[in-house]
Amino acid sequence: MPMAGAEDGYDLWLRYRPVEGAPADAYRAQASRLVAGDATPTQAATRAELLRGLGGLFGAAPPLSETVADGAVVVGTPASSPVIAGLGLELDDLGRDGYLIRSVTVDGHAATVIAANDDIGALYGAFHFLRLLQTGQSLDRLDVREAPRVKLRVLNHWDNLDGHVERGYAGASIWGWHKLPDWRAPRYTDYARANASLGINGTVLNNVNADALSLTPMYLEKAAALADVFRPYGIRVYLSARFSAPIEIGGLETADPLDPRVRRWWRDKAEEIYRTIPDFGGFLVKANSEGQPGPQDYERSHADGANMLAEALAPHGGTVMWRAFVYSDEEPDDRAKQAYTEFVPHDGEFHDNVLVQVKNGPIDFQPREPFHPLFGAMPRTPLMMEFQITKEYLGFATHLVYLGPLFEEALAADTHVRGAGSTVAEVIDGSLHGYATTGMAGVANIGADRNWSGSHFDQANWYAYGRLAWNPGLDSRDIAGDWVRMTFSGDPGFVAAVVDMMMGSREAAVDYMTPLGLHHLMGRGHHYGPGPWVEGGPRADWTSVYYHRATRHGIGFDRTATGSNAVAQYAPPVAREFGDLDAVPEEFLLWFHHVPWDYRTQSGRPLWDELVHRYTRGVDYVRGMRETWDRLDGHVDAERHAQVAAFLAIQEKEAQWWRDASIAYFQSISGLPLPEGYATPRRSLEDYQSLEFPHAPGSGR
Ligand code: BDP
Repeated sequence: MPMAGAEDGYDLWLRYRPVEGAPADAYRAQASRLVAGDATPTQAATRAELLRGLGGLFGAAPPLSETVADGAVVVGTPASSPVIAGLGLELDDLGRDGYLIRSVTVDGHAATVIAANDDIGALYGAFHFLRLLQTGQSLDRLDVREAPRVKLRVLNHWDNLDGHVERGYAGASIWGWHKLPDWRAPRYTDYARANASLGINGTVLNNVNADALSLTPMYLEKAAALADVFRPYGIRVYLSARFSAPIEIGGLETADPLDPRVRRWWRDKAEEIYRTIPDFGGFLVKANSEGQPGPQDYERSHADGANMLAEALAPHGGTVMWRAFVYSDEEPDDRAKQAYTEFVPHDGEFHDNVLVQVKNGPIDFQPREPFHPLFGAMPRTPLMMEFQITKEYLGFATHLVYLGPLFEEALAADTHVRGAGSTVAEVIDGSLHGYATTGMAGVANIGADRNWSGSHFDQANWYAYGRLAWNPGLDSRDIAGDWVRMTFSGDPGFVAAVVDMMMGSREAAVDYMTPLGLHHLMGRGHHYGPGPWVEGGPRADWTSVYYHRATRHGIGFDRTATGSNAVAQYAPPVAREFGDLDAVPEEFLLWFHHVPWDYRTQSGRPLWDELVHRYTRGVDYVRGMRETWDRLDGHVDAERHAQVAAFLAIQEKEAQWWRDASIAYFQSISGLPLPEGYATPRRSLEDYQSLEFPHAPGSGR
């Protein structure tokens, strides 16, 4: 077994290590020369990536050529490449970002073309072509046609100007604000390459809990330098806008969206931004949520606020992404209902260049949530998806939790708003309601750590997000397969074992953290580790007891008609399913229902026993991942193997901690004995409750 040299993960899935064995010769013959221009920065980036990729995969890059011979790879657009223009390919329906990759004959020579309408499509096609080689696929009779189903494919960085990343577990921010605009770290280019390889075409540089200083001339110049680096890769820069910026940096005494001075201030600000960054993407806004300022401070609506900014950006082609993650300062009867209650009445009021950005579930990026009831409920307002790639609630960077299945589950959920089969993916890609603009956002897990994401396996979550943003219909198992081949090894036995391990990892986290629909039970503030006992403090809906509602008699949040009636926010067939104890999928049981401890679950076990069983099963799964990974020693360079192994050991310890602390706590309430054969918690409940982590990473400030 050949072993690669030491690797630190910096290269991500773009490692381009030499192809081993039989396919190498075939590949070399089928990519023996490269016909690619470099008349524009994007063309130059495309050509450089192909030379780098093929050079790495083959040991030496194929020569550049002006003419086609057998085995030529021709990349470009009808405008940039006479060869492509001469082939008369059907490119019309590919749009700006799409591409085709096809085996063709040019003047009697067998060649491969990567063709698009625009330079950026050709770059995406080049990355796809490289992926075919990296994943060991045949280059015979290629006929690939790809166009993204979603228009805005965006990363949201929750990065503060002082370098702290809110909910970041991969070190400090990668943006070197202090050294910008003069020092453009090479890493920015690698960031752009990695994103372009997935089709990501936008990045919001700063935290949604925004600092108005981001909009001052000094910081705009810094953002402009980043935009310059990203531009050849088709990535636009966006900024989170603080709603009260007109007061904080504009000298006004109000930020009322209907005040003419405020409106003028934003118009002028937009003009200034576009003078500095001509292709600026637009604003992301968190307003009237968790203490952030917003239009409601002036008794105006979310639509009033969003439309004011939309008007300022419209002349320049910019977009407003207005977040629906809101819950009122007064405690609602059920936080899960708040976004729907506040936004649905405004459907149809938002300007054309506004998208409302909705988290996948109604609470907050929990290990499992039902889909957000807003999806399907705003037919006249483009809704974009917000996923969290960084694992705030899923074990930070040390737990191996592949999020592909979580993303896929949310996208595949059936809203039933236009009959069965009206999936969330069809809301997002605009096909269900005919949205003109579409988008998906992922809260980035990227930091200054050498491996970008804090752990090697967390790179897979960035990767899976990007692939699904391009095509929300992809299968998360296929994505994992590609990622494993590109990141570690193409050995079939290795790939099968690692993909299996990844595919079950999210369910395992649900089991050891919050089984059967439990949610929001983590440590207060930092969200590290279990805290099902959390109570008191400023508001009930920031506590755990609010969400699990456990008593001596039973457990769960009644969201049916006898409780908060949150089920009524879903389309009738979904409301019936979730609201009916006999029909609700068991994974959402305690999300929607309060049931007695002896409630009989599908396994036949009483609820209490089933909870204990699932907590235990989660820990067992992690132990199994450790065994699998240890066995795979030799397929992966020692450096990366060792770190993954060490992190899996941390995960097992913490999974055990989650299980034991949760069981100890719920047992103190249920008063029930552990079912036979299940180990008692290792420490006392008081021990678990006494743990404090004042310096856990990523906390909000
Ligand atoms: C929560 C995070 C908090 C974010 C907030 C948001 O704990 O740090 O600011 O979401 O999305 O998940 O605005």
